[in-house]
Amino acid sequence: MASIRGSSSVSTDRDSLEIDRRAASWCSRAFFAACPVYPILDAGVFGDRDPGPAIRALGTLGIRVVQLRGKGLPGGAFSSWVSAAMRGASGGGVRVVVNDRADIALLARADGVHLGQEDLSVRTARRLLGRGAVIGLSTHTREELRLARNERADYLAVGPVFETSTKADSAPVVSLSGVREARRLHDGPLVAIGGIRRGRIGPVLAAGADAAAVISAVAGVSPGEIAEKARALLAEVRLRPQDGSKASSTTSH
Ligand code: TZP
Ligand code: MG
Repeated sequence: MASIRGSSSVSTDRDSLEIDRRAASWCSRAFFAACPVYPILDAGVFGDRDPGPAIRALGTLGIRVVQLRGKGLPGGAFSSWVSAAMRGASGGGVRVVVNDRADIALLARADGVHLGQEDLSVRTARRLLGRGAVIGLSTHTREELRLARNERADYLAVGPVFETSTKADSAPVVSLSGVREARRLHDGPLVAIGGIRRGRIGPVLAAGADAAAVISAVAGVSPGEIAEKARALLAEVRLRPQDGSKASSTTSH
């Protein structure tokens, strides 16, 4: 597994602290196509509970990557929560990406980090985590998306696609036309986010996203509840007509 997790050596030089010099080859459009539901587990919903069992339950459904988010949580508490998750999820085959905090991803030996526009740059996070880590980058406007294409992130996120109450400082919705435009501008892995729930995942993928990142649509108090919600989303994806129009749908609604 090309990951900073399980690395055997840490080398330092003037420019970089590289944990694993192999490229993070797992993050591709094909990776997301195999399972286009990307759950984000929020520490605020979990409270004291360990997310490890939920990650494992998601893995049994075929979920391949989850993100851990700790908005508003002090760094120490978020770091402990992520480390517990990594221990609990170990061996389950699900990649773990940490929201915002490259330092915590490094400490916990996670598979990568998802950066917002106000976080460390992709370049700096790469220096910290090494080439083996996956780095995702959020974009909310056409301009951010244009600039992000030069950032060498492994995947780009676009959103909010729909209204959401999950993100306090949420940017204006980009709607499905924003996803279509993002697909036109970016030919790498593209993750849509924001207000995606049952009934919406098909249109988001048809607009050109490779995956849908979801928070409230999978939020629950137990691994069983979280898995049940993810299962419902996955059922919708699997029922989706495979008509090949996914990436080529460029007409406006
Ligand atoms: N970035 C853009 S919208 C959003 C984030 C983190 C929140 C997504 O949460 P939900 O509950 O899936 O709408
Ligand atoms: Mg962020």
